[in-house]
Amino acid sequence: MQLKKWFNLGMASLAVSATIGTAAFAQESKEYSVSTVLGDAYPWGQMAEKWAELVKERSDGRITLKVYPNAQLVSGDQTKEFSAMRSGLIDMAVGSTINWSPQVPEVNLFSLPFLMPDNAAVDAITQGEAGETVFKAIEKRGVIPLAWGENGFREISNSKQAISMPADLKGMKIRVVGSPLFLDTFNALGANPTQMSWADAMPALTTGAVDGQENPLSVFSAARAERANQKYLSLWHYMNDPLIFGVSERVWKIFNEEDQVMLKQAAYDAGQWGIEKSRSELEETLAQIRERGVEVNELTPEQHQAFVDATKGVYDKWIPRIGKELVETAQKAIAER
Ligand code: X2X
Repeated sequence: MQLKKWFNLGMASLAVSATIGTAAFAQESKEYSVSTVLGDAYPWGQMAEKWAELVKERSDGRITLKVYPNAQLVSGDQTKEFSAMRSGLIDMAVGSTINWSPQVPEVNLFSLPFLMPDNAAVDAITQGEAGETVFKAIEKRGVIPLAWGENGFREISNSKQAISMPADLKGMKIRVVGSPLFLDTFNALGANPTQMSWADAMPALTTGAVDGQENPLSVFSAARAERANQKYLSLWHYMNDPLIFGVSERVWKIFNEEDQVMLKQAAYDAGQWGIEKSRSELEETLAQIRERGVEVNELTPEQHQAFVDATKGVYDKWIPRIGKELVETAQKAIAER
């Protein structure tokens, strides 16, 4: 009797621990959605895939990140990605500061025209105090930022003529992303900016509904923008578009500390891998674009200054929205880079 009782108890506790084990496993082996705008033909999508690969490997398959490109989880409306992460529609994202800027005013810092002249300037922001402030602002709004990635310096292309002075942009219809700062920049330059999602951009360029667009060289090249009438490409490096690996706060809390550390480290590694890869491929990408018959021009220091002068008003309007202290911290870090 005693023995039987002991045996029953033993079986019961075994059953309980098996249930707990299964529950814990079921919870941790869940699949999580990762939103991106661009797929794996682009460095952006490749960074997200790399993150998924590293997480799978380092969690021994317990944690699966499934990448959904083309902003499909928000029906292509890329500026809704951040809100969708907050509301529970999306678990994670490798997102652009541009697309998150309607919900996080501080990330407009990166869209201030001609703020960052080179890669070292980008790194001075993201790796310093300004970057920390931006991450805190994102976290305050319900998304845990884990690491930086990069979409790259955005260059301008069009179907009409080389752009080397603001006057060359006069009246030109330029597709811009759905972030209000871009309208101000292009209006200040005398252009005629039109906001539309990436999904609509290529068709609009192909039909001639718009004349030009601005995107990093990797995007121009992989999208074969020259087939969409983009015959002129002007390297004005007017802004850099960092990417951020982020997790909805609600989802972040599901993971134990060990997995949180692993997810963050994997995001960092994928981001670094992607940043190095896109920066080192840039020259080759530019050579390919030239080979396809695109006319490429660069700005002289005087021409560059004309663009800087023409867009000063954008700073006056946006510094109070971004935060004076944050902009000054970033400018100081750039000056001391
Ligand atoms: O829409 C764009 O231009 C893109 C793909 O670069 C972004 O999502 C910011």
